[in-house]
Amino acid sequence: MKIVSDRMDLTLAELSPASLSKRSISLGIIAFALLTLAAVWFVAPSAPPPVLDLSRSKPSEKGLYTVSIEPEGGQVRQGELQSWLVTLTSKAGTPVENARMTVDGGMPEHHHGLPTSPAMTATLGPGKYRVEGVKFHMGGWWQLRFAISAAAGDDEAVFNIKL
Ligand SMILES: [Cu+2]
Repeated sequence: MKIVSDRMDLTLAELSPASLSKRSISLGIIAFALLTLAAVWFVAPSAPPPVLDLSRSKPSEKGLYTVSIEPEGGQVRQGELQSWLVTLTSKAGTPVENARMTVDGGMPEHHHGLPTSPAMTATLGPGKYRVEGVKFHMGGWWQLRFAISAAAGDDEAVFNIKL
């Protein structure tokens, strides 16, 4: 008799409103998880690579130059207008003179560019140039792209900067 009674309790408990609402919550969690996965899937193409190359010196895309950059003040500061120094050397390691360059960039994850229009303003030599007007107005992953034009040809280099 007691066993039957226990079974009745169990059955009633399974059908109780509390149990049903738990099931709805579970379904809600599953739906939320699926939506989150879908969101991650759509955002994924602009997500940063797992390991960002944060080097400040690298060969240009076509390998014509070695490009090295550094903030002129020695430190990158968020929200401040800063000058950057760009040093160009040839494949053989000699300074590249009489180069011209344009600079752009932005935040790949946010699909926006730079808040300013940096420009090369001085040739400091040997192979060293000043770019003024760089500003990172928010924290996160930024890219700076230098399009270089010199005797060896046109080439470019993209740098990752994390703030
Ligand atoms: Cu941003």
